[in-house]
Amino acid sequence: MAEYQNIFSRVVIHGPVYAGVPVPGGWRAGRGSHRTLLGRIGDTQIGPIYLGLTGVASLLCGFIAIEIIGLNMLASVHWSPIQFVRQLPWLALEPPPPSYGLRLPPLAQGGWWLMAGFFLTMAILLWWVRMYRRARALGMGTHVPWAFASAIWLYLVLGFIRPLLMGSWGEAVPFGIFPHLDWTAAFSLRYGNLFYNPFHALSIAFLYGSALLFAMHAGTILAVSRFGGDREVEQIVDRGTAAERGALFWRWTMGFNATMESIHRWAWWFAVLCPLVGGIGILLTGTVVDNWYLWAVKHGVAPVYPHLFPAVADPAAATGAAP
Ligand code: 07D
Ligand code: 07D
Repeated sequence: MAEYQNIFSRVVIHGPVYAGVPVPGGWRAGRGSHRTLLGRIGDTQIGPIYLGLTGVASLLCGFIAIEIIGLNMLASVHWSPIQFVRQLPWLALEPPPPSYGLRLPPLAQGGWWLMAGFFLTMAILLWWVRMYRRARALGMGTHVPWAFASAIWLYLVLGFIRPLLMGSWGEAVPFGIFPHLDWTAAFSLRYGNLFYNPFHALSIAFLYGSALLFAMHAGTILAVSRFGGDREVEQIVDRGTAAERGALFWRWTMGFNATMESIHRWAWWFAVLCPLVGGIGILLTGTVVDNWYLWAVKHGVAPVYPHLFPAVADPAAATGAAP
């Protein structure tokens, strides 16, 4: 019976905690235990977790980064814990003003931001190494770390590579929940509406495409889980399997179906391409293209606005203004 329970099952099988395959040269924390509630969303077993140099170093760097960000935010509300909690979504740790360029600013003028950014980046990169090494230790491919690398690419473009090319840390994103949204909106406005950036459009297509593929794939597998589709071996040799039904469903409705393998390649590439092309779009902004609307007009994508109002001077082009 237990073999053919699908996700609606209330049966939770309790067995001894499984420690996993032996880890050469590594160590694990905790013994692991079972939690019935976790069985509703996944495996009932929690732990043991792998502890390793890169993972511990990553957590330490992440802790330092969050500490710097949090204490700066707390200082900005005069060390009032109540105001800190009340205003948290609006609080920020801002990068240095543009006048500092790429120089080291005083702590209160973006120095803390630089330091927090350094530790956050270290935390993220070390976590990447941890993922890569765990995948290798299990004899797996490295698809997950490379997908993560794609997100890290966008993160590095936003906060490091583009500011370097623009010659100013002030170009980078502030830490803060709403402040980073303000930055995003201001960035789009400053560079003439990001909607006219074709890489932003591509990134959106892959974002929406990822959600669509995710829904199609998850829906298909859940729909055949009543036939054991989520655990079947017979699909390789048999007809009328859950896998074949899933495939036929799409061939009948759309004329084409992915395979059990290729659907995961579709999903991987859509997800990876979203931040990958996005990063290209951000990297080009301000470095190669200064105004995406004018760029679109030049390439016949956007119409020229009719001249309803007298001409205004572009303040960005004015000389002698304070930075
Ligand atoms: C669901 C996996 C779990 C991850 C979560 C995020 C933190 C930050 C730090 C208070 C899908 C954990 C959050 C650790 C806490 C402090 C200082 C992933 C899931 C739950 N954003 N963004 C959010 C980040 C950028 C934008 C939310 C990070 C760009 C818009 C969260 C980065 C631009 C909106 C968040 C980053 C941009 C958000 C939910 C880094 C353009 C929203 C994220 C490191 C891409 C949404 C209030 C989520 C929101 C939102 C985190 C970068 C735009 C706080 C860590 C600069 C338009 N962003 N973001 O669910 O509700 O992701 O904002 O690059 O509307 Mg953002
Ligand atoms: C941010 C990768 C970095 C994250 C990492 C994770 C931690 C901690 C902790 C779990 C998300 C680090 C993790 C630190 C984890 C715990 C506890 C990935 C990130 C490494 N846009 N827009 C995009 C749309 C507009 C703007 C992409 C839609 C306006 C800017 C996406 C719309 C303006 C940027 C997208 C819309 C504007 C973007 C992000 C609609 C604002 C970017 C893809 C319908 C007024 C970014 C090329 C992504 C980009 C980006 C969607 C509108 C600005 C597809 C749907 C016109 C400045 N926008 N946008 O994967 O790449 O992000 O642009 O209006 O930088 Mg946009």
